[in-house]
Amino acid sequence: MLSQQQIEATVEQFHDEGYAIVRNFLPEHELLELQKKTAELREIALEHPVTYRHGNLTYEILPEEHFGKRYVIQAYWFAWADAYFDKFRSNPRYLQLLEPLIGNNIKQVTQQIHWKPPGARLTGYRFHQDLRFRESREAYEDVVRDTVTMGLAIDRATPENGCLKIVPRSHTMGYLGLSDNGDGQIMKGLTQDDELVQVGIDPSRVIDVVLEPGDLVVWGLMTVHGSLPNESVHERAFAISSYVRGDTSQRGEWTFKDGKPQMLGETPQLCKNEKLFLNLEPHYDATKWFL
Ligand SMILES: O=C(O)CCC(=O)C(=O)O
Ligand SMILES: [Fe+2]
Repeated sequence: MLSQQQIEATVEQFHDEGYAIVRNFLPEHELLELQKKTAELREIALEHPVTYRHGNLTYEILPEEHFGKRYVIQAYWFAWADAYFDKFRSNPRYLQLLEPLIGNNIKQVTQQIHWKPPGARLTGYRFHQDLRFRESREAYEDVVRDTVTMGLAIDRATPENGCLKIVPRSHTMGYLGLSDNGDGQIMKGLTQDDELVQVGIDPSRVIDVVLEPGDLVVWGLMTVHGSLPNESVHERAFAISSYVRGDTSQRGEWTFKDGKPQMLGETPQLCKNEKLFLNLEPHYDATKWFL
């Protein structure tokens, strides 16, 4: 488990700088299991020719027709596909960091794995603040105050394979509207330096979040971040979990009640994607957003 000192340093850095890094968050044996389960999930996702949805569960596919090969770049809410990932949501190490920040009644609003397969062109994320992805503001008392997002390195993350990039202290700048222009597609196009300059960010402030497998990075809804495509031959799988204070949020799946781990219920809850309840049945989505 994390030491009291690690927890305090993380909370302090998160408040001061809008992000924090926790080295060796996951012990070796848990990391090996996570890597094995992630590889299995990837194979399950790759059985689908185009993007597949079932409730909150999504496998985002870049189809062979347009990319020369089938790639999976994201999975959402795979807790519905594998009980291992349902249990992983409430890993006690997550609670150690969440409790001092948002208490011990916690819901999870996003569960994502982002793969950046070598050779897939579209694996970068334009710079943004995650607040743009919280559609229903009235569903939360104060979504910025009550959200904490955790990114766990499944593979090593480096500048070459498209590691996360963060602007320290950008969480104090207010909402900047980065990447809200165009069609708002976060994975199409790259952020140019002048877009950062226009909102008052000196591009030299951007840092690379270099992580070893098992390291964790914590950030908030107002922290400016993005990443480049993977230009290397190495995989980059990254597990992102966004948690909210349970008693002030009407979105998300319960994860801890009074600090006790919760499993998914019978039916999915509204989480991030407000369009979920339009079609809860399994279906393919062949929208060509990437063209
Ligand atoms: O996976 C990444 O590199 C960044 C993803 C991200 O920022 C997001 O999903 O909001
Ligand atoms: Fe983001």
